[in-house]
Amino acid sequence: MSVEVERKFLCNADTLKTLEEIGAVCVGQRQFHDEYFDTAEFHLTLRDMWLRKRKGCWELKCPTAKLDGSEEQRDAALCTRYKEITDLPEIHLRVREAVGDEDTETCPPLEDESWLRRWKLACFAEFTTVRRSFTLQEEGVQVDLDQADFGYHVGEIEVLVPEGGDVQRAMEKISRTAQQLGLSGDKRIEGKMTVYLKTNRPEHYARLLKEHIL
Ligand code: V4E
Repeated sequence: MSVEVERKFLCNADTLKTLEEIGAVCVGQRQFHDEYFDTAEFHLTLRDMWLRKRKGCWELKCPTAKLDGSEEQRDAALCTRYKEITDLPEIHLRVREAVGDEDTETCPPLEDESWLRRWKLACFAEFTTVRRSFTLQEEGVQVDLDQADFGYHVGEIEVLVPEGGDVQRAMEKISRTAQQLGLSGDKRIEGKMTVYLKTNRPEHYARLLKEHIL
C-alpha cells in the first residue's frame, strides 16, 4: 500500500513550454478507461472511498489520517492524500466494512465479480483519459497532464509515498514543483470526478458537496 499525495492544477497554452523549461522529461502517453463503483446510497463515496476498475484491475482510494494542525494549514489545503489499495482481499475487507455487511463467515469469491452484486455495487461514472506523464529533477515527482473524454483538461503533480513514509516531505516537493511551474492561487482545482459528477450525476454531486467530500 502507498499514499498518493497530489496537487491538481489547470493547464494552459504555456504548460508544455514551462514543463520543458524546468527540465521535465516526457516519459510517455497512455490511455485508460476508468469505471467507478458505489451503492445507490453512496456507502463508499460518502466515506471518501473511491473504488474503480482500470485496465482490468481493481483499485481503492481511501482517505489517510489527518496531519496535525500546522501542517494541515500550510500545504495540505492544496494537496490531496489518499491510500491506494490494489490488493483485492484488502479491498473486499474495506468495502465490506463500508457497506455494513457483518456476515464475515461467508466470503464472496475473489475470482469472479459476484461481490459487486452481494454489496449492491454499480458503476456510477466511467470515462476515458489520455495521460501524458513527465518526470522532474525533483526526486520522485511526476507530473501528469490528463485529457478526459468529457472535455476536461487537468494537470497533477504527484508523489507516491510508501507506507509509513514522509508525507510532509512529499508535500514540500509538490510545493517546490508548483512554484517552478509558476502556479499561483490558493484554491484546490477540481478533479475529473467532480466535473464529471456535476454534469452527469447532479444528485450524487450535490450529496457529496453537502457532506464536504468534494
Ligand atoms: C480520490 C478521488 C477520486 C478518485 C480519483 O482520483 P484522481 O486522483 O482525481 O483521479 P486520477 O485519474 O488522476 O487517478 P490516478 O491515476 O492519479 O490514481 S474521485 C474524487 N476523489 C477525491 C478528490 C477530491 N475530493 N478533491 C480532489 C482535488 N481530487 C480528488
